[in-house]
Amino acid sequence: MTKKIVCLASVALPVLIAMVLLAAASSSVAANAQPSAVTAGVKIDNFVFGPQTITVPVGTTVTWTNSDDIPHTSVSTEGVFKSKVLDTDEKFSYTFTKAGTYPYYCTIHPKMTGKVVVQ
Ligand SMILES: [Cu+2]
Repeated sequence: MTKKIVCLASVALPVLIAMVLLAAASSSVAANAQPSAVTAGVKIDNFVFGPQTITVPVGTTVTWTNSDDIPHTSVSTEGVFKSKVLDTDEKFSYTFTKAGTYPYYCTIHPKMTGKVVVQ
């Protein structure tokens, strides 16, 4: 009787270890297949995009937040992206999938400019 229990345990343990290893391996594969989302933020405040130039890796989602008490937009000079009019505390996000330099401005106040450098 005792022998049988020991025998079961000796089978169950390697199976358990194998399951744990398998779970660890599959979760790391999933992490590789879907790289964790990269995010960056630009804050609009007092008629300024801050930081004015932001440098991010390819695949980054940049979120503009209007922290000003007047509406602003974030519109790509080259037509790559275009926010709606952002009221106070409203946000706009765009994911940059290609390397390059992306100048943008506020269509309501064209002197407000910024740049996203994707590398
Ligand atoms: Cu503006």
